[in-house]
Amino acid sequence: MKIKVINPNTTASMTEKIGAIARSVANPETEIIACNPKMGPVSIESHYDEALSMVGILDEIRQGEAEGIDGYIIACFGDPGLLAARELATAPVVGIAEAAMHAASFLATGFSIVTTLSRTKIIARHLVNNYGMSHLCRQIRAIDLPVLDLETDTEIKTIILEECRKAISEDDCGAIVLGCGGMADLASQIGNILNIPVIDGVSAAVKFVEALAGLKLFTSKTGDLAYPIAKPYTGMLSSFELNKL
Ligand code: 2AL
Repeated sequence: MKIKVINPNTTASMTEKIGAIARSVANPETEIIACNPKMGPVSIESHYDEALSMVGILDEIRQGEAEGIDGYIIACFGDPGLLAARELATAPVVGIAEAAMHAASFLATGFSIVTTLSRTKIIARHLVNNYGMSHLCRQIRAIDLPVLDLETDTEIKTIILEECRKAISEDDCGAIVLGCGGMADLASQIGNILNIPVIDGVSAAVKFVEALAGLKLFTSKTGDLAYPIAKPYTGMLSSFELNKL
């Protein structure tokens, strides 16, 4: 089975890290194709970044559908463009935030999220509400460092570990969800130190996509996730017209 893991930002080092973690948890017969869009923000930490990242994500999905991909992962914690991606794809599409929250819900009655910048907490809050996870999400915490610091800051693991310790002592949570694709490599190390489930959405999404595709399940084309209606697209987005795909 081929799973395309889309890092929605254009930072190649983060794409490599996400791909390596995905491969480390995938079944031996699963091929992980890690990619990032050719265009878009180098990191996603605002509504603006999210909105503009979606064009590149959808471009990767439409290419994947032509290439016979069996499932997709949107590897940014805002799950940008998730429903639009599902409209374009027949193969299952899973976002890392929804994957991590659902995994946490199987393991604990309450979880806290530890994310990057404080301003992105509202993005996580919207997702918690949309996914019906409000009763499980005890707290959304931020280390208040930008996403790209995850690539360079040598103290990052210690900083995230400290925030996770605070979550355990102050939030009454039984599990922690790491709120950024760039934290994928830290979950198992932090989980081992704290002896609590610490969930990386990339890893969880790989296992969920393997399960869905393995069950020969596909994205519903009945109702609102049917293929988008073909119509003219103008200007810079004219190549996104569906009859040109
Ligand atoms: C993210 C993420 O997962 N990747 C990215 O560029 N921005 N979201 C976040 N809250 O840090």
